[in-house]
Amino acid sequence: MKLYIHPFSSNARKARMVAQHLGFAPEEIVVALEKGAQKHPEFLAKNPNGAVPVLEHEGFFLPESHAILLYLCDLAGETRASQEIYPRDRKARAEVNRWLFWMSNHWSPAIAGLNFENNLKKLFGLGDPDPAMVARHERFFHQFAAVLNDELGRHRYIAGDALTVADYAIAAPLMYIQAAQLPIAEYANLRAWFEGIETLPAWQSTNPF
Ligand SMILES: N[C@@H](CCC(=O)N[C@@H](CS)C(=O)NCC(=O)O)C(=O)O
Repeated sequence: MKLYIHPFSSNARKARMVAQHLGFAPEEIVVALEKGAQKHPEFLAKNPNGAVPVLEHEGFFLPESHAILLYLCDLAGETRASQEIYPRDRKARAEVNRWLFWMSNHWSPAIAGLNFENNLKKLFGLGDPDPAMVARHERFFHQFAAVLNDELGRHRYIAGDALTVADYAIAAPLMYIQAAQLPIAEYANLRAWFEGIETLPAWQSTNPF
């Protein structure tokens, strides 16, 4: 099994964390995003979107981080670890799926906007943050952080009292809390949950900082 990654990719980090949680040790192949390697025809053949992560398993190439997480859980099949982080019960599983979709549609774009303005622009010499864009993405961030914070007031993890793939997925972009200046101060439940995630072996062993 191979996993095409970049150490600073939060999407790749999700896949790396879940692989590790389930006891897989894929060969990690770093795609040099900073050199544009993701746009080379050889890589585009693996993922036409030109992005990491991509999982390679038995000749099958799978892009999209959440699809990879669920493939790994299916592959781990009957193991306890797999059934815990992706429950079999229909409603419990639907709850995890709900948060994965929420992550893609709401959480990730809100964080990506602030990461671009407050972090990536500086790194890539693209000028100063645009205050109007920062304000716009902060509004989105607050909207969704409040939803997550309320949810985390009801149980220990995002989809209930047990850690699931939704926690790994939603925590991953918080690796940029400082660099992207994510305004999380007022969300006590969110901060407490994230402090717990930061202690997990899978989080710690994939930390590029
Ligand atoms: N929806 C995709 C997004 C993947 C993605 O945007 N990956 C970023 C790194 S976090 C990337 O490879 N960007 C390279 C580029 O856009 O050129 C997923 O969940 O895997």
